[in-house]
Amino acid sequence: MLDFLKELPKVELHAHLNGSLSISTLRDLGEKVYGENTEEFLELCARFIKFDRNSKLEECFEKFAFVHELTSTEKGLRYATEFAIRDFAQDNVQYVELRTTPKANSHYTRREYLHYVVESIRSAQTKYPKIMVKLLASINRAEPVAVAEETVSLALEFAKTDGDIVVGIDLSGNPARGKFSDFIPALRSAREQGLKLAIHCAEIENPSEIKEMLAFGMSRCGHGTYLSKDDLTHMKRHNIPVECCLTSNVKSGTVSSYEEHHLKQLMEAEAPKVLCTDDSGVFDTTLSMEFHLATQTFGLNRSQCIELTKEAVHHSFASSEEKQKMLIKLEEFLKRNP
Ligand code: 6MZ
Repeated sequence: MLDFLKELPKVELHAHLNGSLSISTLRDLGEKVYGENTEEFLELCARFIKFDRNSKLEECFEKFAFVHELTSTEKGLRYATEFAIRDFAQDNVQYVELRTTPKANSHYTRREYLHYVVESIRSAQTKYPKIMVKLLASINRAEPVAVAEETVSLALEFAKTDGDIVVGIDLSGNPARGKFSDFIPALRSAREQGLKLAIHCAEIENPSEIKEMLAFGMSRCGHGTYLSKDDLTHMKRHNIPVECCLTSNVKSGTVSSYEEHHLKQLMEAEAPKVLCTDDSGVFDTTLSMEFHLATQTFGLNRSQCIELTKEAVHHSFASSEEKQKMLIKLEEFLKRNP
């Protein structure tokens, strides 16, 4: 089964760029940024050992700060983007929607951040032509609303010149921080001007916020762990898929075990869903492994895995032509693996 899943031309819809760098990729990156055997590189290697993986959601956000150090220069960011795409391509992901929070520091502005990522996606596309890549600009809810407004206006600007890559906005960040309603005007303006919205919703228990988010609406829902039965009915009625990230949810402690994962309720309710990695680097997983976990835990068979992939094609922010291409790849795979 794992071989079949590794070969399957998969579709990844929820992948944070800086969370998608595995330990070995971070080493590759460290080497590029600091050079091999430099003091900085050796110090970095020593810190990797302390980079323990099984912690709670709050602690995950501290780990991102560690990765962010490595991507805080133009060179680091460009390589990180390329390596993340390389790693998804190696797992036979045929389409990935990366999402990342434009950042500003002494090396780049938020506009430059997006520019480097987009350029790096373009060059990675020539190096790894089998994978199609799109980008969502993330709003970090822990940051001020003014930053969210800037992110939306930059995403709109890039959508004009690089609309084949920049397709939407993601709302993410520590769900215990920030107030959703503060971000509504920026999100509404993005939607009204044609950007798709993927929103981290119900990652933690917060019934009033979940209500606000569902009333506002979204194209896709990140995590959806604490959605009630009625909420699931709503998702089904409005055809909003839940981006299920099994390993992320269990390792960060928002779901108590794989068996308890809400993928089960979503399948029983025949509600829309997609399987995703979230942060394949931080949680040490791949999309093939996420599918494998679903087959092991919930007894999904091969054709259910194909159906889930088709569902992901359908809910992707790709054009109809691009979706058609993905389905053809799936058909070809099925002919080779009847
Ligand atoms: C909410 C998350 C997340 O943007 O620097 N991020 N936000 N819930 C999660 N579940 C574990 N995983 C990642 O990628 C890292 C950033 O993505 C968001 C956080 O804001 C994190 O800092 P970028 O590429």
